[in-house]
Amino acid sequence: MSTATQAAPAHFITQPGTPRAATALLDLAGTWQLSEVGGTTACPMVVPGDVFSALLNAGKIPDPYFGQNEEQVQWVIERDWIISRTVEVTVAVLAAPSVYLNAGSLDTFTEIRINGQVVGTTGNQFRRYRFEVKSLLKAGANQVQILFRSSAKEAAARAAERVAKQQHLIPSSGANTGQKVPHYNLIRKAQCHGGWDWGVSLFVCGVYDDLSLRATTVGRIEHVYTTQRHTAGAVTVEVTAEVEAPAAGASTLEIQLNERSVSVPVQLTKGLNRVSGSVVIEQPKLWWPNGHGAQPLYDLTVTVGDEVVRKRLGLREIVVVNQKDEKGTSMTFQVNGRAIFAKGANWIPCDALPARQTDARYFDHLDSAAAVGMNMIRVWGGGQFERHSFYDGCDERGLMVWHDFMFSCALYPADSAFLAEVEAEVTYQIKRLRDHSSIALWCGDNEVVGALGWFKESRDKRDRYIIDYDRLGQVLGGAVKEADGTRMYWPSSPCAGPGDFSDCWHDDRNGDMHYWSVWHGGKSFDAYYDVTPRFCSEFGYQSFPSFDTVKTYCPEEEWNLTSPVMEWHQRNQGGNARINDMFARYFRIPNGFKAFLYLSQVQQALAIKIAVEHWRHLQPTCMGTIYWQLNDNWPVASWSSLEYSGKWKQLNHHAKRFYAPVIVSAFQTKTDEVELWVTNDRPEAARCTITATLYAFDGTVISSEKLQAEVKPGSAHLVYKRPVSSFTATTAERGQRFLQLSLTAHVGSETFTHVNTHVFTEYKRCSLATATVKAAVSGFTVTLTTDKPALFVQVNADDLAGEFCDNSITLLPGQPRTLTFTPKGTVDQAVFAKSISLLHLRESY
Ligand code: BMA
Repeated sequence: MSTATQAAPAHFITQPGTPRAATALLDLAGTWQLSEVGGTTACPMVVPGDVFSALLNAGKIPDPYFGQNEEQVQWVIERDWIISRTVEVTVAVLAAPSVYLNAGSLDTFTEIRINGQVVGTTGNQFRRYRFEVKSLLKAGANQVQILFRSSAKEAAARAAERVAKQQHLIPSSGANTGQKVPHYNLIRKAQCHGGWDWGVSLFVCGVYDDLSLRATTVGRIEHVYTTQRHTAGAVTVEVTAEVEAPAAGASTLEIQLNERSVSVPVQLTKGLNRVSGSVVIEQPKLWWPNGHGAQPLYDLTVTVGDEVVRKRLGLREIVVVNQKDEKGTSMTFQVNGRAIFAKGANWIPCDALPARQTDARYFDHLDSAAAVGMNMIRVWGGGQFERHSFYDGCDERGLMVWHDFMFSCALYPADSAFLAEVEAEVTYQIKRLRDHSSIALWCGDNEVVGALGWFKESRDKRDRYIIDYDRLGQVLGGAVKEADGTRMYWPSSPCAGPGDFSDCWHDDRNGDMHYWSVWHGGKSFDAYYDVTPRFCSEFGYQSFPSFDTVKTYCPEEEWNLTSPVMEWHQRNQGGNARINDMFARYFRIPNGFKAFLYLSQVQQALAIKIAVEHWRHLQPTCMGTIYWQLNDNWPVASWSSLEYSGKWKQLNHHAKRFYAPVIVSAFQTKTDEVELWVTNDRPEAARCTITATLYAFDGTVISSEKLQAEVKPGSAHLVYKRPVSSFTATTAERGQRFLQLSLTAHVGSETFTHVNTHVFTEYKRCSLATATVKAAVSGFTVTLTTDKPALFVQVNADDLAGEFCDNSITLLPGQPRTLTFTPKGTVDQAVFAKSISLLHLRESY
């Protein structure tokens, strides 16, 4: 066994429970030396990690997230970079028949050398590369070096080559998505690295996953994957191992699944072998999505010769029901035979600096998703296949994963070299990830069908580009069929279904929909009532981050929405103006910078709440809402419900309410009626009591009634439908009253509660009282009281990391609310007490 010369393991190497390991493993994580090719810049770099983070840590570049510094660091992407280190290798390691270099993710165009000799080259961030290196190593110190060529230059060179070869142009999205680096679609690298309509452009490079030297005698395990066969009272787990053997020989495939073990003698031939065995689990404990049951995970250990792979399996069946019906074509995720209403958000890479994409960040964000009742995350196609720990996090929390392949908002080449690259990439990723029980579906891309209509070239010669698109789709669909017979391949998001590439931005009848008519189309919030998506996989509304976050990137003299820095940190053209415009439609204009930020979050929460409550009550016709977007990758104005720091925007607190298992909602129809609905996601009937209290904004109770409802499993129930005039006799009165709803639901042995507030007109027309809201702090709790009804009351622990158990609430006189703060890390109670600030809707103007 050899030892590394520079120890210090990097912080984001994969965690236990992920498929890993060989007997003699020399982890190359640690500190390397970084130097600029043909330049003088040099500094240490932690591997895994990226070049920007190394330069930033060494003080060679300013913080790219602050102010407009992004501009000042663009020179980095034009350069080539080399990282190097020495590695001690022992004679014992060299005695093994095979010693190989394992590179889990290199971004992107690299040349690897050992002792000056070329080991190999790489050209795809999403592929794992393995090179046999025994003949290049010597006992003692060895020099390892990786050259990263500029991806921006490579993309430009590929575009120039197409021109030289008189091939047709492949448009990249550019202005449509805020991309700053052209032709990124010609290379296999996270598409958002070049910037996005929420993203900084850094076009990073580096090492993002395991990098190690491994020695093996019997052979290297290329993949282990399983197939589950569910029968009454048992699950058979079939295990396949792909083993690359340096020579023919006898060996044993050993499978251990919890306490069960099986030993299969195998005869390996030189080259790639597929060996398999199976284990039966009687009385299996099934894995369920969050909110539907537990997530038991079975420990799987697979050994062949001197290599071992460890995983954890959730036993479950996931089927996507995509069936013709009277409305069109359904889109329902069914787990263990139960139709599940999918509640979730879209995931983008959690940091534009890959070195900061730590497991802790993954788990923090996934916790924030699970805590609000989400059961699905969509890994969006402009980002990346994440490390195993991300999917471990989803497995453990019951977050199903809708997994796009990494193509987004652009057109893609279809020449044989590109397609071969894609096939290798996707086949590898499917085999790597398919044992994560959370992954529910493989989807071809994000919005590439739509992109066919975005460019002059593809509008003029649509056939040419559709043929390209179909060729790519054939490769992707074929790879899923070949590498994972257990999951559905969904051609694109949005998509009406296999073979149907109609407009799923406006047509709500089939498959999944991206409904952007409110944000991008500028329609009012009640436009959400006009569509009945079968499954809405994208819809969003922007807001600014909180003042706590704004201060991290914006100097005080720029605390104004139209300042250069605030506009720099807005990547969607016209975004700030749209936020402002919508204020005029729904709210009174806020009275200062902090109030602007606050109100933008109220507005965002309101938009998404309206959409989700409406679409949830349309189940089983609609069976999923995945809003855009869960997280940010730098501090910016965006559609996210979590700020860059992980801090919850008001939307995330509202999500905890609108994604609750049983909810009560009031919808005001265009025919001027109020419909009161209870929606029940649970598989058992809900016995509900609803208290509906009509208040005047001065706090007077006008009337109050108790209503009962029995709501069938997985459905919604109309409690009543009444004319608005039965609540408010005159138009003026609409602005003087609101309806406060409170629900208690008994479902089986569980009890759920939910509260909701309905106003009868736009908030700007409501005569909100000047309420005096007070906060009494004790330990980490804050008790809020008010003399008059106060809406969207937000309590903040200024500049402290942590969350209150509830926020952005309706506070009523005589009904104090005690909110508990859970700090992240160590927070002093006295500091906490001093940090408290409050804002509510009436205070914003
Ligand atoms: C969607 C996404 C992203 C984008 C978002 C907001 O359609 O797929 O490309 O960031 O819209 O514009």
